Amino acid sequence: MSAKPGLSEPLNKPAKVSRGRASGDAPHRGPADPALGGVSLVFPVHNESFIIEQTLRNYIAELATRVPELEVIVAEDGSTDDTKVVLERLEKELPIKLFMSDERKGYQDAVRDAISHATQPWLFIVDSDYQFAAIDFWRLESHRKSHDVILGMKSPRKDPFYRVFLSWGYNLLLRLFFNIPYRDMDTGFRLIRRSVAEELAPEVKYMSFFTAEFVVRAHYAGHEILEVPVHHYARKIGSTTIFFISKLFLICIHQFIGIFRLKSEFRRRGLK
Ligand SMILES: Nc1nc2c(ncn2[C@@H]2O[C@H](COP(=O)(O)OP(=O)(O)OP(=O)(O)O)[C@@H](O)[C@H]2O)c(=O)[nH]1
Ligand SMILES: [Mg+2]
Repeated sequence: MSAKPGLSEPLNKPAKVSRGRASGDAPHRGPADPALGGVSLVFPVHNESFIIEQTLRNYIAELATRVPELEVIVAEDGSTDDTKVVLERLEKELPIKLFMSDERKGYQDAVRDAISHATQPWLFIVDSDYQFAAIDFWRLESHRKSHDVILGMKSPRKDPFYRVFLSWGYNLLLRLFFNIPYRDMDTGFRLIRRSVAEELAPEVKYMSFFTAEFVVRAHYAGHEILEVPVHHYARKIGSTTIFFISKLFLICIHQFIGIFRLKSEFRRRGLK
């Protein structure tokens, strides 16, 4: 699956991007092929007391009976609302592995720690605010045989205009700087072979929010990456836990510097 090029070997990988909107047809809902291994479903959670119960119940209802060896990991940290109380109640009823911390680790470290708790060969890492439909797991699942990283591309993205614009610019810069074809590298809906996540997650350090830098590193490591259009919904309950308008300028600067630092690391390593 993952033919690794030598450090200075050029990458001649074909573009693996599906364009267009998520299809209106309901995907075939499993069951997942047991031969491909179980799935650790990972939810990073911070201040989601109003939606986390709905998210967990919906995903578990969709997947528990259709995915053999499903493990659900809830990685909460630093919540200052009632999220911890809600999760402690749900832990008594639902099949979840709950990890909580009083200190806020930040999205990247939360995902990295959650990966270290996972035991199944595939990680399905999903934002916990229910902006993605559980049923769209099946749009990704059918590509497990041939790919290592399967990204749910938000199509169309239902976020405020300024967020869509900034994300478009960010993805464009990544495509230009790293000569890669992907269009939605900061998606919150992705299915990743655990061995690939374990190999590369410790290296992710320059950009925030994990996925974009992870995707660039996975591409250069020669892993098979696919983008699949999925539905995206506006956040209905709660509010952003990251992209406060007051912080957007600093986030953009941080990401921009991150792109330069990653590029210079790749140059040092002889990666073209
Ligand atoms: N564990 C953990 N999870 C976090 C942290 N920050 C954000 N999250 C979670 O990461 C997911 C993505 O955060 P969001 O605020 O929804 O980001 P977004 O979808 O880009 O922004 P919105 O459009 O406002 O929803 C959510 O499920 C959050 O609960 C954190 O510091 N630790
Ligand atoms: Mg969100």
